[in-house]
Amino acid sequence: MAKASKTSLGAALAALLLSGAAGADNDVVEVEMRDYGFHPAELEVEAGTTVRWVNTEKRTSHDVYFVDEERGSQRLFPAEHWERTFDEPGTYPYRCRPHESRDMQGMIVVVPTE
Ligand SMILES: [Cu+2]
Repeated sequence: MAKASKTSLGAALAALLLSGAAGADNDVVEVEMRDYGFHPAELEVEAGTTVRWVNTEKRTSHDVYFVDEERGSQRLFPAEHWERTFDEPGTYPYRCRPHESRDMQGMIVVVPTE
């Protein structure tokens, strides 16, 4: 009996720890890459948030490139994704290099954590 309740306490603790991990997952925000655009094109997030770009096209590939910083993703094929965590508040404009001529661009605005 005593052993059983100890086990359930352990399970409760494990569940608590897991829910903490799920909370961290909530700090991932998705941007869809489709129709030669980023959706949403402009996104405001709190510092520490991870943004995940997901290519939901059927056959077109895109990338995510921060021109000012000269950094970004590899080319992302359909169903592929790429992530970046933004720790510093600021404005982060980016574009898709293969589709510059189509004005495929976006912006991440990172605000301080409340
Ligand atoms: Cu593109």
